[in-house]
Amino acid sequence: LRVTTFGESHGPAIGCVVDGCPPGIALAPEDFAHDLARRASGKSRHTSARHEADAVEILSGVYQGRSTGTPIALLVRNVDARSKDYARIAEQFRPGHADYTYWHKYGIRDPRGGGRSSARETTMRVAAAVIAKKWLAQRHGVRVRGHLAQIGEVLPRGHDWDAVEANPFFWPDAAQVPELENYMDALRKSGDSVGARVAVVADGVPPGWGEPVYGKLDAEIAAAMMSINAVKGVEIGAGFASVVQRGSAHRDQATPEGFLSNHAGGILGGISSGQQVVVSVAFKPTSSLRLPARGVDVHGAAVEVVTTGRHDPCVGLRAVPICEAMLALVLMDQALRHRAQCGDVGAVAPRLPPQA
Ligand code: EPS
Repeated sequence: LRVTTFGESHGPAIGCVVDGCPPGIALAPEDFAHDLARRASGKSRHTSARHEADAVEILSGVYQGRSTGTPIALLVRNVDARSKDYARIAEQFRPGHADYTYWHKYGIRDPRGGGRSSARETTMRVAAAVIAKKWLAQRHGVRVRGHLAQIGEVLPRGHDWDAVEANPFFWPDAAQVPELENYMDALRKSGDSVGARVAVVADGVPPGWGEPVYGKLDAEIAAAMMSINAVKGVEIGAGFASVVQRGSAHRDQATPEGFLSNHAGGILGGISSGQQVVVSVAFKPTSSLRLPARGVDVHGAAVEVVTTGRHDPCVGLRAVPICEAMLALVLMDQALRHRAQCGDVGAVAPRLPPQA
């Protein structure tokens, strides 16, 4: 499976090409609406006020409602791409943004709303992954879902999957939502931003997906997550908590009734174990702030940088569907690779239940 995206935040459209999809997957433009709405801005006062319809047009690869096996091209037109800041941004390097590095790499800037480096691009990852989620569910019974696991210093006190989709924070404890509303309101008023952690899991992944050395499942997941805007860390299973664990505690013991723990996060030796695949992703605080910061311009002169206009005080709030998307895309890719090399070989081996 190969996914590429194109387009800029304030260009006429964004899009993706999903190549290598098996034929016969039922697909209609409406299939994309749910996940794109989950990711979209402007849905609550806690996210960017930009209002995009995010309506998907299927340009190719689908005939009479089914994938044909040829490249699937999806397009989303930008409708609310306006900014008064182009001229100023074109001359400045905004601290924490990719302006400085893009300038040095390409020698040219597209200052229209962050251009290619804008998280607007993640729309198309979510769109592409609608196909992957569907195929994984139908073909393998795999379910990928996520929730917010931390906003700044606030941690969930309880965990209820039903609560996650019922609040604008993808938060797993409904009782904390008023506290988070206040937290985000105060943050927005202060003009500052905060980081977040997203937890994303896949249930039903069979043992055997992933490559032993090149293309380890965990390596592919880490690369996929790190390719999302603003991501600064990825953990699999116990992740960095493994540092202080003893081996006797970390190793996941097994019984005929199933594994007794899942510190490995469902991946052993780069290959899925049949347990839940557990991923945690750290998002940095948004860099676009109306609080003044010290920066330089393209001539090397000191400037005071103030970012006005629309932004997310916590980009992590919108990242759950994006992390789900990247996990689903990696899993579909690995499932197809596994089938290409091994067919159903692994299926004859005894298989432990995921958890005792
Ligand atoms: C973004 C900046 C804002 C966000 C945008 C991501 O856009 P603008 O530059 O138009 O004010 O609204 O997010 C989206 C439009 C989206 O669909 O995710 C950025 O700099 O990354």
